[in-house]
Amino acid sequence: MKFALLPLAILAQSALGCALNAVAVLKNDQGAHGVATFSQELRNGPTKIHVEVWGLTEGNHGIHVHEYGDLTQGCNSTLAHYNPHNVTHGGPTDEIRHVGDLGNIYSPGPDQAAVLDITADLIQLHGRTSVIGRGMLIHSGEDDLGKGGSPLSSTTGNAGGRFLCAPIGWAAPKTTPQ
Ligand SMILES: [Cu+2]
Ligand SMILES: [Zn+2]
Repeated sequence: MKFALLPLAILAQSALGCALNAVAVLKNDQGAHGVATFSQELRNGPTKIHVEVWGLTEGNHGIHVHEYGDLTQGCNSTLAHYNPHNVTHGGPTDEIRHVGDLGNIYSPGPDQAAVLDITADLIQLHGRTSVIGRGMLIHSGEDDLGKGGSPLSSTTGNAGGRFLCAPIGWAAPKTTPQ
């Protein structure tokens, strides 16, 4: 009995031990700032994302993972939404959507924290489609989730200007949300 349980215990331990963590520290010249943390327990499992941001105007703001963590041209050099499967833009619960589509973050006003907690099943920290090294981005306007009927709806959700961005980097396990 003892011998039969031992491999199970080791398996359970290694499954827990492979949690990966990432973080993006957001900041811009207009004084907006915040942090996005990512934690994924299991390869191919969901990733928990927690975002807290100050300095956003009241209302919804599109939030995405963009292709690159490159800020040489500010948020513009993060290029498009991260879309390794080459599909159209959508909302975070739509079947057809970019990997980077996280929908909107609601801000009660610039002096208050805008908070988003989302469990994203397409966002990976493990493996080939990992978002580590890519760009976290928050827009000036609302993401129409692909349903706005404008030419930009199917690519960007017509979410307006690029307001806040940062590369997503590896984080130590202690920065795991909650
Ligand atoms: Cu975006
Ligand atoms: Zn998108």
